[in-house]
Amino acid sequence: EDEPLELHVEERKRQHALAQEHLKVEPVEASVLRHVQYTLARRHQPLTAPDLYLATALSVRERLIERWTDTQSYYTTKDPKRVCYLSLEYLVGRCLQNTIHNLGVENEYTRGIAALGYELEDLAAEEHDPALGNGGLGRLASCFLDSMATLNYPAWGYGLRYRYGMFEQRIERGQQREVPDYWLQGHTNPWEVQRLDISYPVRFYGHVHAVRQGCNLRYQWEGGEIVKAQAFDSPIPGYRTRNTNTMRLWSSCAWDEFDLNAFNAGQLAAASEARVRAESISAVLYPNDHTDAGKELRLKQQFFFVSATLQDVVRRLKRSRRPLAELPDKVAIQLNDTHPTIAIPELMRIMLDVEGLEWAEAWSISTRTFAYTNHTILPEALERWPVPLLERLLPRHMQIIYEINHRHLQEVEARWPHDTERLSALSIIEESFPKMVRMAVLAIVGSHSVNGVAEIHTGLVRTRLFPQLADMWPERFNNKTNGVTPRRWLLLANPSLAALLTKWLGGQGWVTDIERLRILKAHAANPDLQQEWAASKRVNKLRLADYIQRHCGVEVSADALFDVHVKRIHEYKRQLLNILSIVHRYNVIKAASPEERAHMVPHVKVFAGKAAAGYYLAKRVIHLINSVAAVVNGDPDVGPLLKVVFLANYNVSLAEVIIPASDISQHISTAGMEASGTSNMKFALNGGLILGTMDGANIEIADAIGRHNMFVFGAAAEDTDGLRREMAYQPPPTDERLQQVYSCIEAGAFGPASDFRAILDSLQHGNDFYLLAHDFPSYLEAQAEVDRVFVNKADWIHRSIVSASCMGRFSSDRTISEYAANIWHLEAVPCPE
Ligand code: B1N
Repeated sequence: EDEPLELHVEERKRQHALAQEHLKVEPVEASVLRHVQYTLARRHQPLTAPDLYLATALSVRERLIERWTDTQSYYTTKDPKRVCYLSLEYLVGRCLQNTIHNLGVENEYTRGIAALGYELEDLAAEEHDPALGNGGLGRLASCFLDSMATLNYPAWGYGLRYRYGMFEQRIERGQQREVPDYWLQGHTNPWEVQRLDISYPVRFYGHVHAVRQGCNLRYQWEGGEIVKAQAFDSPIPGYRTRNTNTMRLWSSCAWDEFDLNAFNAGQLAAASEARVRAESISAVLYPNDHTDAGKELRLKQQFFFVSATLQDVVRRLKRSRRPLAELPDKVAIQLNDTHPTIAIPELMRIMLDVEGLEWAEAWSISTRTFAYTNHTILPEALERWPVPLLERLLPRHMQIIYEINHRHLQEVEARWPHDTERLSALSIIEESFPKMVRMAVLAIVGSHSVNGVAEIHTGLVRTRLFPQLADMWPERFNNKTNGVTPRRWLLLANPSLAALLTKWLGGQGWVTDIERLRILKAHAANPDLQQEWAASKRVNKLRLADYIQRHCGVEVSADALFDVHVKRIHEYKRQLLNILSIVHRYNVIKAASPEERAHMVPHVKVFAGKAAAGYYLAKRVIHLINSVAAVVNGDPDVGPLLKVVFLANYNVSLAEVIIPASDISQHISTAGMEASGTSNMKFALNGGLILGTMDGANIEIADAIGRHNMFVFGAAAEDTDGLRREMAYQPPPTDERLQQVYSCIEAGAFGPASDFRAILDSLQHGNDFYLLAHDFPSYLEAQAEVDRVFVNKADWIHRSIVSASCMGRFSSDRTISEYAANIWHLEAVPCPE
């Protein structure tokens, strides 16, 4: 990237040809063994799987790096507009097979590794799955990077290189235990390059100093402490294109290795304290999905990340000898939720205090550069920072925020004179004690685009969350429905279905254009297709059954209906509703006659998901699921009719095993609360049917595949407020079946009732905020419908084929094309072969 512009084209070509020659003559086995011997310094025999994984990764990496450096110098030469995607989270998943597929070398590597006595798939499983994110938001960021590279967009993903990622979840005595995820331990990470030449100072605390400059006052932020941001780059290869983008993650360390003064004075402890403080910034990912804990270290992480990123962006602009005024023509910055919003005052600070621009020009540049994506309307997730904390940690930024707010409110006052209610609703500062900065309002005021992530969600952002802001700038608000990459979520995760598609669609074109799956819709009743389709699903179910056997010791039949509920554990996602319905099913089985049992559909209920460490109720739900599982699975009376498993440590690689194997997956959030959901898209694309509420992207999926191909139940989003009011006024009687479920738990059927007291209280004495009791009857009805359809195999497979074939809209390629066209105004820059 830092290659001088002048580097001779001929010289580059020569290097390229040399490298090509080198790769051509060296077969995979030789290249892998060379790495075993010379990079890992190991003997050839015996080859262990971990060594061989690393050597294979290093071998693949060589091919990757050439494309990567080529792409970067091509971008430098062309100097196109770029997008910087700023995200505090990435859920990358394993890289080896993804890279091999994107590079189109799977045959070579499969054969080469086989010749060394291993299966590529087994080696791939040696890779630690990097988990630098919580859930959907982080995984979306990684899908986006894949699509941006595949579509040849000049894009950068910026983030933090946490030393500890998302905790590892263990289940002990039915309960979650969190184990630190030290993902970098014990091996080198072949998928990153430490860029020792790229690091920036980041300041915290200190004070603001005003200096008179002519008749103006200029401000200078000084003192405090300086931390170093060190770049680690990972290549992001596009699928079957030369373009290889960069994900740049920042790691924190001390600016001076140690403070010599302190050292000389014998204050070694003080010196190393500063080092520890610096390193702590990028030490851990906050594992709080959807909760804003408001911790100082989290704000430090955000500013650290943003400051390093903006220094990098400005440096690149200057290197291409362009004035800051051209920033919006050269760079689009997308804020992934409010987490990087402090970038807005930081860019203003750079322009005003460092570059000497006037406010009006700086503000215009800034707002034309930034765009903001909202991912939730849950109040507990909306970030607010105390003014006193900001004043202490980032004093100049607090001043700038006040100035932004002052000018913003003047505009409001001019348009709606004397409307104090509107003023306080629109203010960036909340007049509480202490005062708080509303980061979402700052993000909207400081951006030219605000988008939600599904139609219904964008509607709610407009009408419920920020009605006054939408009133003020209706043109700013827009929708970008989420999508998922078909590379990881179909091609890689589901090889049997991928092979079927390639065969039936006459080639691999579908991998970059899943609209092509629509052709299959017309053949959904074709018995040959149906038979192959069912066979593919069966392979995937056997793979999951094997995983369940190995990890839970529970034997499950691939003939049973696999009913999957996997996502972060949260009240609004209603895993509790599911497990209560399972207790009901258990009761029904116990009470049934042998004839009735003979007609029942056997179910395997699969749960997985992490609870935030401090989320008490979510942890009780995990305990309840495991307690019900223990009783049900051990009841000889039930046999194969019902099995319940909780798979520990849900992450990207486990999702890759679970998703292709589902018959049904559940997306049953209380309507209006799940912004989009993205696993719903992955399941449907893999031929799973959806049991869900009319929420998030479920609504658009139902539109695309036909509502009759989905099992829908529950209250509608527009009715939830009214229902809550009604129920508070006159609590309705509890459904008898649900009452019986409560009684079983109360009676200790699944262990001491005291273990589940908090859950029972929330249900029976709460106000049914999540509409669990309200939706219970229609949920059971939808499940009965599922069972009725499942016994008709041809009908079931027909629905499965139609679902998958109509998912064309839900590729992240489509989503990214829309961002590029409507928000970023970005053009593709395909790198020549
Ligand atoms: O973002 C996903 C959506 O598909 C999901 O519906 C949505 O719940 C998820 C604070 C979040 N929203 N907000 C978060 C994550 C971490 C955190 O610290 C909030 N995650 C979502 C992708 O759009």
